[in-house]
Amino acid sequence: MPDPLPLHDGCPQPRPDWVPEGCASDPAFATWVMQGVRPSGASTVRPPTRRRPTLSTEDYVRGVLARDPGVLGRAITLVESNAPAHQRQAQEVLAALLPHTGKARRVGLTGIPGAGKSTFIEAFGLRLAEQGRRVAVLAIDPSSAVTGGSILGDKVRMEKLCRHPNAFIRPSPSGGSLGGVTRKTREAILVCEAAGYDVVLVETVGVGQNEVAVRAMVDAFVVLLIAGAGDEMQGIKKGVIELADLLVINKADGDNLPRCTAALAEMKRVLHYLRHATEGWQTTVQTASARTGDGVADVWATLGQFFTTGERTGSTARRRREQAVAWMHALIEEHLRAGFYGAEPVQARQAEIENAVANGALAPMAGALALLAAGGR
Ligand SMILES: Nc1nc2c(ncn2[C@@H]2O[C@H](COP(=O)(O)OP(=O)(O)O)[C@@H](O)[C@H]2O)c(=O)[nH]1
Ligand SMILES: [Mg+2]
Repeated sequence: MPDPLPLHDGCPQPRPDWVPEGCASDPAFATWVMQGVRPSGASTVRPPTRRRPTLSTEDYVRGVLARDPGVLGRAITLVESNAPAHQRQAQEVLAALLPHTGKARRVGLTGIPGAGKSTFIEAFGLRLAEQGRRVAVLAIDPSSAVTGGSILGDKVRMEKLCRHPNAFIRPSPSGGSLGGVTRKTREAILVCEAAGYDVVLVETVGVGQNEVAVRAMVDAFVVLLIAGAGDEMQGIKKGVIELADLLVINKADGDNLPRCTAALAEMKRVLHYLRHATEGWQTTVQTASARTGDGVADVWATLGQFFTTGERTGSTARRRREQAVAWMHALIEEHLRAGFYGAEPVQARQAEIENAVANGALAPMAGALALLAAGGR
């Protein structure tokens, strides 16, 4: 029970503070302070502000394997965390999930901003989800960290897919280095696989190096192109096309259709001269429109052929083995680099040696040896 309210002038009913002394029984002051009504049995103790209970490693593992979407989301948040304690737990969770991973089709999808990636994924993902497949979408969008706008746009463009029980959509953490995003996305793929997703789509904005990073973590790579945007701009010269197993000339609808048909013929010709991304697979090109739905099913059909071929030739399994080994080396390099540049004696001498190299007082090789020596190497 709360403390009883102070009585006023000995009056059995308390009066408000502003009632002058000695006027408690004056009928001119008609206000009384009444005891508040409390439902019987209600606690007088204020409940603590609700915090989600922390999950144990076992809770994470059990929840992910039970396909609990809430736990899946939290497991990915754990994997994405940069806090050392979280990273330790994340590695425990991943180690326990590892035997349950590897069964999904891992598909990367890239294209310049505005190529129609999100709209395409909505149409494509919904198709798969409605066929009973479980689809996870991991979207890496470095621009969203700055503008915040594209995530909002994606929510609108993937509205139906967002709500479909067979789909799980997760934007990448904003900011952070490409290396950080790469680690998090790789690990998020594994968590999604353990949660029983059959298809994991990794969407990335084609702005440069992140296509290469995504290519190194997926089985199949799809590049969305739009007719008339300028080949150079879309990465033909940057070699993005050479990363692709499947090129899709998107927005092939309405007035744009003739241009897309022309682009299709042109691209078929170009493909003869390019190196193919996957051994034993001839990179294909086709048109599609997420707006009309034309060609969307064909993209899945082509991917089906790609995976069938990959099983027959063993190229998918081989690529995964190579990816795992390359990733291990990338992690070692990252660890060594961080350890070296983070060491106090290296930090103490780095600026001075850099200046000497910049001024020409020291050759780059001599500078490298001096800094390595400072770091005890
Ligand atoms: N005509 C047409 N427009 C499309 C199609 N797909 C996307 N768009 C439009 O292109 C713009 C960019 O689409 P969005 O999916 O956000 O592209 P993203 O930046 O690659 O994710 C939006 O205005 C879409 O409405 C399509 O198949 N046909
Ligand atoms: Mg988008």
